[in-house]
Amino acid sequence: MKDCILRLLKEEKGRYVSGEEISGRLGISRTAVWKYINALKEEGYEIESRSRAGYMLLGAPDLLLPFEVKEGLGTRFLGKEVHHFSEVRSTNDEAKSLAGKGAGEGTVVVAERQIGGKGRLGRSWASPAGGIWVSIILRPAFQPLEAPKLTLATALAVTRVLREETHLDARIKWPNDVFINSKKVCGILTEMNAELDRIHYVILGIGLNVNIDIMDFPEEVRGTATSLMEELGKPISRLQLLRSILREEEKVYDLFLKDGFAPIREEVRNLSYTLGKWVTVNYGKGMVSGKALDISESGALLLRTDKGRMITVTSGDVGEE
Ligand code: BT5
Repeated sequence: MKDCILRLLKEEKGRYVSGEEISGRLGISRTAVWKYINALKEEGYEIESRSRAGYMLLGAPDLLLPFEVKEGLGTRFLGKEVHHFSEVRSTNDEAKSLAGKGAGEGTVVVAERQIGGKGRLGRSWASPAGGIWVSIILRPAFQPLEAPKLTLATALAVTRVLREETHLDARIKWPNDVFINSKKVCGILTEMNAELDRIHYVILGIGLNVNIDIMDFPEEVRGTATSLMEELGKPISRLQLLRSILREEEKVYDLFLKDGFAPIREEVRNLSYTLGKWVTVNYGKGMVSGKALDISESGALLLRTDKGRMITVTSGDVGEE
């Protein structure tokens, strides 16, 4: 009902709508209207109330509120359900708990700030206000082995959106980052709950540094991280970006389900930050250096060492030589 009132006030933006009209159009009491208006004000909506004239919407808060995210989203299933938190430990953990309770495919969890944001291998992810910290629940019918490819597909979705909307040279750093000007602007954490041959759910966690001042990052990442605001020299709409990312993620996921990894792999190679560089990879068995030659059909990184040996790396951290 709150969303209905908001929609109505948006439709009539610039004019007062009387409590009577709202109550008549929505079939609720005027006291209920008043209560919902107060709840909207508490969320940060600027609504002027004038006796006899009614209510007028003056402004919306710069928050990723479900109503705003869903408005005009136009996706088939992704983002039909959105959970929003001002502050949370980790959106991935929230998404996991929702998925465990049966939340449907495409459910989205978004937060303004995370106090326990996670990277891979228990590393921490700095998540101050101004970023997009979002997790998506998927329930793909394919084998668990396929899931790492979803990380690259998601990096592709984010990269496409950043290139389109900011015209910055965003590139995919294997296996889970998006880089701009040699710095990390986005990290992806894919978590999964599965049996040997069946996925129960996948959580795709995307952390995108949008309107963040470098000084708001902890000191240890200031030298390697960047944000869109730093690169563009001005802030950019997080809402519009988030909607575009959800749309693009759905497209890439549909493509994956329909045509497999091949078309995604092709585009990931073209937009790769890693390929062609001499890199050092820290992967389970130790360190290995070589030239990054290709991304395989299974999403692994192929390296050629200076002795000409070919190495296939399925996961790890890539550093530049
Ligand atoms: C990642 O891990 O890059 C995955 C990050 C995923 C974050 C999202 S936010 C929404 C969802 N909820 C979560 O709790 N997580 C996901 P990894 O490749 O392990 O990189 C982690 C490393 O990146 C850290 O050790 C730092 O060096 C660096 N780092 C931390 N915060 C950063 C930031 N905001 N921007 C750039 N680099 C950062």
